[in-house]
This record gives sequence, C-alpha cells and structure tokens, in this order.
Amino acid sequence: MFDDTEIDFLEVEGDYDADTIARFIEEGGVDNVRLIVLRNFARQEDCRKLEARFNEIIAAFGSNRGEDGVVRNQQVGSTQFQRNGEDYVRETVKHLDHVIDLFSVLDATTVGNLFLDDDLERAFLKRGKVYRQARHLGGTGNFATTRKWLDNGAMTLHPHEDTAQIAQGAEDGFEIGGGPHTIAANLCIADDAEGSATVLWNHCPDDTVRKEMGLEMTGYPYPIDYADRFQKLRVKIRRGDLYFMNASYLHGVENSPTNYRITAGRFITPVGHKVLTWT
Ligand SMILES: O=C(O)CCC(=O)C(=O)O
Repeated sequence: MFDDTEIDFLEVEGDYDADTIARFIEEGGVDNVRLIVLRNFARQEDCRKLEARFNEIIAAFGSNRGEDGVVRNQQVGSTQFQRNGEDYVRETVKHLDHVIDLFSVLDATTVGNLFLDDDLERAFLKRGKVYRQARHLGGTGNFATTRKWLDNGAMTLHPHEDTAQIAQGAEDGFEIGGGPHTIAANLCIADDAEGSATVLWNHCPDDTVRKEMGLEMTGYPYPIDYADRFQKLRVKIRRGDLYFMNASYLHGVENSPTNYRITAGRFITPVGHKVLTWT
C-alpha cells in the first residue's frame, strides 16, 4: 500500500486538521508520514496537574502493572498486552478508579478532547464511521493508560510493534481483532530536562518475521541490532505533545538521564465501520 523507501514525521504547531489525523488513523499513514506530533497540544499546567496526581497514585498504590518480567514501568490503568478480551476488560474495571482519579484533576471538557476525541468523533462521522472505546462482553477498553518507562537496559522501551498482541485479544472475539494496523496516540505529561526520544524504524514486521523472532503474541522486544538495519527516525518528545504513530512499525523510547518521561496513551484501530480505541 505504501512506498516505504523512506518514512517521515510531521510536526504541527497550533491549528491541526482532525480530518488529516482521521485519515492517518484509517490508512496507517499519510503519504510517507508515520508519526504526527502536535507540539504543545496540552496546556503545561494541565500536564503538571496530571503528573502530580500520577506520582501520588503510584506512591499510594504502586504500579497497576506489577513485575511481569517483560518491561519495568510505573503504570496507572490497564493494558491488553498478553490478555484476551475478557481478561483485559476485567483488568480495566480493576484499575478504573485510579484512572478516573488521575483525570479528575482536569475538567470534563478538557479530558474529552485530551486525545482529540471530540474532533475525531466528528471527523469519523463525516467518513461514515463510529469512533469509540472498544467493547467486550459488556465491558469497555480503558480510556487511557499512563506510564513512566523505567530503565530497561539499553532502552527504556525496546523496539516493538503493537499489532502482534492483537492476536491474543482476538482469541475470544474481542472486536479489535480485525484491525489492519495499530495507531498509538500518546500525550506526554512530563519529560526529562533534555527530553527523550521516540524512535520509529521503517519496518513493519509480518507474521513470518514475528515467528522467526518468537514474538507472535507480544511483538516485544525486537533486538536493537535487528531494528537498526532499517531507516530510523528519532523525535524528541516534550511535555504537552500529543503524537499519533503507526505502532505496527517498530518503535521504542530511548533512555534519558532520569527516565522521567510520563505519557498517557491508547491504541486505535479501524475495523469495518468502527474505529476502536483500547490500551
Ligand atoms: O511512551 C511512548 O512514547 C511510547 C509508547 C509506545 O511505545 C506505544 O504507545 O506503543
């Protein structure tokens, strides 16, 4: 579908076009752009409020993701990684109080467009599609999961793709199953003084590659040496940035001096007439 001789990213300051973002989500890219960064999208004061509440929740309750032997982080909210649909919606309910607690530091209107939800609902409506949280057995996908990636060795988050994990979700008919690609939408609410870089490689592994690597169900981690055989974009992410990335491509987060970057994020995939979000 794409001529991937070279991929690129787009930085937007100020006014953004929700229709372009909707197209990016639907098609997995616009021209050769695989990452769109809306710089300074969220107000600094709102990010600081979220950062403070995030740290309070972690101090009081610990991480919602315990030591799983895969990635060390501090987390508020659920993730579908290594879960089928039922386990994921149950996990979502389990941590929902903390998620609501976190976002309650902002007013409802601000939260309603923190990830462009209002704008994207309208943009997808025009395209004849419904944009909403994914549902399963009467439960729903989480609104957003907020994380501080800790030191995980050579990178704070190793090269990975977020399409492989859908196979596990699809096992019990979770509706994200038919999605052709995964878009990650992340809002940076805190960073290191120097900022830290998101890395996106020009490689979108298929099932054959995943099998060779033994990563059919997880997509994490691909060896850095392997990823580095492909073109690589490094983009510094700062507090307030909202970024949409084709997360079916290998991507990761570099270490920074203190690994203090905190991002709130979710995944999005188009399935037929639906555009679904989960975490
Ligand atoms: O925190 C980030 O910027 C990256 C998160 C990530 O890898 C993802 O959303 O898949």
